[in-house]
Amino acid sequence: MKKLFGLMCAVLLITVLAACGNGESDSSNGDSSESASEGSGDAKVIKAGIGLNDDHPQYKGLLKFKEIVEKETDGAIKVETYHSGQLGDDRSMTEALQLGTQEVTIPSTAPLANFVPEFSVFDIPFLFPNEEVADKVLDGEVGQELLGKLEEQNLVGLAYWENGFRDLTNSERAVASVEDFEGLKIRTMENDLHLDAFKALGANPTPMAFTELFTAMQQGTVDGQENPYATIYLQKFYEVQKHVSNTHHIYSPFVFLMSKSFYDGLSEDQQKIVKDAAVEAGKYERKLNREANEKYLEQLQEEGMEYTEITDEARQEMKDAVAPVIEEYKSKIGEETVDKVYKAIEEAK
Ligand code: TK8
Repeated sequence: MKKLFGLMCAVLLITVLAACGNGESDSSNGDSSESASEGSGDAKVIKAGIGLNDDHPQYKGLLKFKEIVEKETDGAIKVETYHSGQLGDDRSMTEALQLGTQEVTIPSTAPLANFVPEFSVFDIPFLFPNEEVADKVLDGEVGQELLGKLEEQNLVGLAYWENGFRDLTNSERAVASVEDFEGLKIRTMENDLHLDAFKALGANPTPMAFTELFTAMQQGTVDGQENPYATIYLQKFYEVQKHVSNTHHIYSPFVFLMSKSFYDGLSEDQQKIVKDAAVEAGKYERKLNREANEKYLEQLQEEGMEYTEITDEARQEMKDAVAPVIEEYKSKIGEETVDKVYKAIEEAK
């Protein structure tokens, strides 16, 4: 009887110790069964979520941010990374930052314009001639000024990353010029300028969160979408899209956002660390993204997509078709902001 009692106590003790765990938890990708904050003692935890998957340069940039922050703060700040819309879509994750229930997300400027309308300036079709000019303008005075406007929305813009030049895909027909857009049901980001620009091209646009896009294309709810080649390839859009054209109609920046309530709770040193980490990881992400966009058009064709080259004449036709929309949005965005950006572009060339 005594032996049995002793055995039961031993089993009970082992069970209790196992339940307490060793206090360690993998906060690396947020997939840990327990939240890292339980396992990390008094470390501050950044929950960082994006919509793209873990193959995309944006996620590799986020891992670089995590590496720098955890090293530079000696573990005082831990970063949990979530991809593929695990925490929501761009708009809902940005709202979560405003509420303080999430600490980092990295949306495109297009959905961000729903929070600070001036960001639509970067969604003016054919605005940036190339990535180098985009970098100079975004990292320069006017780009940084716009980041400052986020604070009134309880958001802190720490850096610009790169989504890239957007290209059209669809399942219906080859698109070589403006008339080929006629009637195509194109998904756009949730941004009025994008919507009106595609209407001006003759398409039938539908604003939609990125997290719903693949299913919408699979079910034929939309005929097509527009994104950089890296996204088209890495999100496997070639499985549900037949045609791709190098429209290059918009250069889309990402904005590395942090919740202002979280940022304000950091020490000055920690604020500098997260800011510098976002900038450094952004430069790394831009490099990876450009390498990716270079090689993925060829791989899209290897996966069976039919590529159509947009000639200079056809692109000029597209510019002419959207010119009235750009004129209309100058006042909506703010003439001063638009003029500053155009001036900065001329200086950066
Ligand atoms: C991913 C999106 C995506 C964007 C879009 O969350 O919505 O098409 O280009 O990169 O931000």
